[in-house]
Amino acid sequence: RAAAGGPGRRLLLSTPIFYANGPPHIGHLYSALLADALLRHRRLRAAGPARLCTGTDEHGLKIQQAAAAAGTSPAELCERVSGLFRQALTQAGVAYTDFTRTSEPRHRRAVSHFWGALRDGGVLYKGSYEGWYCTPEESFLPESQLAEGTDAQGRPCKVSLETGHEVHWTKEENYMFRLSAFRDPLQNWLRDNPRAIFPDPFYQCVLRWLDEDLPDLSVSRERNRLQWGIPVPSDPTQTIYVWVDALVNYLSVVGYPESHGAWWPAVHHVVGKDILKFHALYWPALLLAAGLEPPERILVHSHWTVRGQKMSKSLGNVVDPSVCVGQYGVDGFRYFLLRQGVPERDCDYYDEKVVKLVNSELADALGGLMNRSTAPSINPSNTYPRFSEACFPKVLGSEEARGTGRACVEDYKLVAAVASLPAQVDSYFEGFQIYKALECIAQCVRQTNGFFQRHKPWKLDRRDAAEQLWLDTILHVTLECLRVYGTLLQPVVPHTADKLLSRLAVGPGERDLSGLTFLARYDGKPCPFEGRQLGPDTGILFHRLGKLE
Ligand code: ME8
Repeated sequence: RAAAGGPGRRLLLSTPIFYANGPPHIGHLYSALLADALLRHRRLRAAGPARLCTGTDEHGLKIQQAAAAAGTSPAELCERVSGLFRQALTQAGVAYTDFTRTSEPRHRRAVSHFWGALRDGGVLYKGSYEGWYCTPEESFLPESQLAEGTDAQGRPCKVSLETGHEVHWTKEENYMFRLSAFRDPLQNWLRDNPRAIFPDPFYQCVLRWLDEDLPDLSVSRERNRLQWGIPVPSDPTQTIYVWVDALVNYLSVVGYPESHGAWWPAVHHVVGKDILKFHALYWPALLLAAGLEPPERILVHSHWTVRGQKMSKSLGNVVDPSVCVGQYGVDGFRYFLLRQGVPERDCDYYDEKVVKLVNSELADALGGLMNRSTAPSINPSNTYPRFSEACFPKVLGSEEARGTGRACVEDYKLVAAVASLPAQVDSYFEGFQIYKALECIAQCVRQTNGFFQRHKPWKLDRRDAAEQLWLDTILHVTLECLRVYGTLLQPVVPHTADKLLSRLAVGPGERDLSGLTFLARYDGKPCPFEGRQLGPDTGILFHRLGKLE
């Protein structure tokens, strides 16, 4: 395997596969957008071949019951909902390369094979199992995770402490997986890979789980209770547990059991915090048991609430991503979710917040800067202006120093901030802190607006040679900043970034992060953009969003 982060290294990024029991909401889209932005960022760094896999989780009691309630067959329900997910992802610009449906034959084959590997590894045994089962979570829950609640008719019943869903006492013969035997291997894996689970609070949480009880896991259901699933090979009275089935999608997509070796285990899973246990305990243990390595990284995010409340069908506050994309545009909505979503903690969604953020940062700050610095009144020749070293001489040493030209201390601070921005953004993407990368960019955009405002280039007179040099230098610096922002923003707002870069005449081959330069002339090097004809004026970069009713 090539060294981590080295050139030419392959990487498989994944989103969770979404339950096909209901339509997509913004939480699902958030999972997918995080993975999409990571993929796009990686491609711009030309870091090696990458894939982004997603799909729908179509088996299990939950789907079987949802179909029965909707008066349709599970297959029809899945077909329809899977289509909705594809549509929502495509509409939001999620550039997935693979979409797995767990009902597909290639996936069923991979799951059957995986089961065989577990059986051959001697980690399965048949046992009588009884406990409280929560169908919406598709899990047996221990007493410590239960609370007293009420059912749909208001009668007292036991519910899941975490989700409030009713649980049912269930007793059946199941195949069990010897999870309890994997405490040491899991602890060793985490000790040797302190970056395996990001951000760190989730890593710590998994370590704590490993100090607690680690009971064996029931990995099949009786066929008479669950028909909608993959049968246990050589025991048709049992159906494979939907979580084992679903997790194997990450292998079936890369051709398990024949050709997964080209990708596995260079895998980064993006998951919500509610499914961390499945990905950080069960999945690595199952992989080890089947003779495979655990995934390289698990990137965990928290949840979106809506006006302070949990999103739920019963509250009627589920936010439909296609409505949002219609209202705020693909880029507006992507920007909002990725800029405001903080993986470590839950974030609250409401419409006014989207309008305010997108208007202030995309429309006013970034769009305004582009429009003002490329306006025909200020740049009549529509060319990438020239930089004058006399106006903006290089100063070495402290940021506090000022040159002998017309640039002031604040201007040197701006140049230093933008020069270090690409590396900073890279490291934030690497650390799964996309929101911080966007915060830094927004901060630099504000500084650049300050620079423009401070020097009032519209007041300079082109007929005076000295004034013209300074005017062009101000514009050159501003366009250089904009070019860096446009390049760095591509993974998050691809359309807006394209519009900005096209306006600045940045060609398709000049948009990579690996070759990104900034203000080469300040460093005494040639600037390939200087003097170039700018792209056509295609109007406002990002239209302000209107007031909400
Ligand atoms: O869990 N905010 O599927 P799913 C943010 N099929 N993210 C949220 C969210 C919210 N309010 N609600 C859900 C499943 N999510 C399984 C996965 S993978 C082998 C199987 C996220 O459709 C959730 O955390 O219930 C998860 O990452 C994703 O949406 C899919 O949830």
